[in-house]
Amino acid sequence: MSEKIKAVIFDLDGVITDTSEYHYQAWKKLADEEGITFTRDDNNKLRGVSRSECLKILLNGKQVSTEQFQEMMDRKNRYYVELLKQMTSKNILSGAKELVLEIKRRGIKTAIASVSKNTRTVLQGTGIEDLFDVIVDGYSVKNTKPAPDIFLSAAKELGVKPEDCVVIEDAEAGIEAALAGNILPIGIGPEERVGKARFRFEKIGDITLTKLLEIMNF
Ligand code: B16
Ligand code: MG
Repeated sequence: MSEKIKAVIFDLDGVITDTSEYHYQAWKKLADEEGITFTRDDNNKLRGVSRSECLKILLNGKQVSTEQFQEMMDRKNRYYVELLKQMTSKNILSGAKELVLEIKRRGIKTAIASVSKNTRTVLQGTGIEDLFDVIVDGYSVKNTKPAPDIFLSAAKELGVKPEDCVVIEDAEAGIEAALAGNILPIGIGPEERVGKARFRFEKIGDITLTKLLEIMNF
């Protein structure tokens, strides 16, 4: 059967892997060292947002020099990369790999579109680097989410029109990016975070191929 939708573009952090916890721990360590209050709730505001935007949100108006800003970004990334060393296939969110495999068996293309510059490390560490047809990451585009560029770049590399793709995202910025690119977004997470998505699931494991096909042929 020929599907109306030709490709599924997956966000990485919070959709395929549980690495948002490592991002939290790394930002928390930096925040503690700098005497800044930072909670798990605050961490939700950093989902899908580039490293420099994350630091701006964390600093919450606190003035620092350009050098200090760069040093803090580097320090957080060192902490994050250190945490990534313990990664295994157990860091793949339940049901995510099975869903990608089912989609591929159906003849639908797949891509990863993550603003993370550590995308390759995460995919290698979890052993799924070869699972996707296309990988675009924080090095692929200048304008990060909520700009649509990363998803448009994925669609272009897949050779599929944006309107023939769906995006699966856990971040408000990612849902906005998909909408801005005329791509149908499916949200993963609570209503208050991904409520702007056309369809929403609590977790990736709740999406089955049947449900996805219903949405895709909508
Ligand atoms: P890095 P995604 C995003 O990944 C994360 O959700 C976000 O919290 C992080 O700041 C961003 O990557 C940049 O990551 O510091 O590793 O370059 O959700 O787009 O897969
Ligand atoms: Mg994400």
